[in-house]
Amino acid sequence: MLHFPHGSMGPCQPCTTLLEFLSLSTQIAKGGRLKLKKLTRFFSFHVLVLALKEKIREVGEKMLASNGKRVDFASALQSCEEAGGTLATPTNEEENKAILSIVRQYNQYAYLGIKEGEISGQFKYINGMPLNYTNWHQYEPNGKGREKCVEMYTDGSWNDKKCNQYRLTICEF
Ligand SMILES: [Ca+2]
Repeated sequence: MLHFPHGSMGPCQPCTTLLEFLSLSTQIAKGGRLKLKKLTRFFSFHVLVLALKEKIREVGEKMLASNGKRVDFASALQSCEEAGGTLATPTNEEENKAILSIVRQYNQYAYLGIKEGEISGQFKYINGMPLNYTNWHQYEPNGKGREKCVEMYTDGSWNDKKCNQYRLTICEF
């Protein structure tokens, strides 16, 4: 979870990393000469929320965001972790719909935080826990151990896919 400062003026390290992830720092800085660290120190909580509002979706306890970039699975996961989150992982229909809305916004398939385990056809969350919700496309997963990552199609259904494809990065926080 992100933690914004309760006061309006405090330094906000998680905000900084998220702003950098979203490439918002340069957009905000365009209006002035202040560097990002100064901006996050002096910008009010409300200004940050306004800047992030169109880039972030809330679903339950989670916040979802994309940087709009298409990279392989390992790079997508790394950029989410560097921003203080992990890859978006739908654990119920509501979360799946929220992730789908970002997939549709960018019109790009996205990697999910799900990988195939040692046993072929057995997919798990990237923290190793078994899946408690799935939304496989018809006849998927069909990789038989050769497609260890999972992508979301633009209809919200899932496909097992090789991990070296370039897919949209969507993170959860
Ligand atoms: Ca497949």
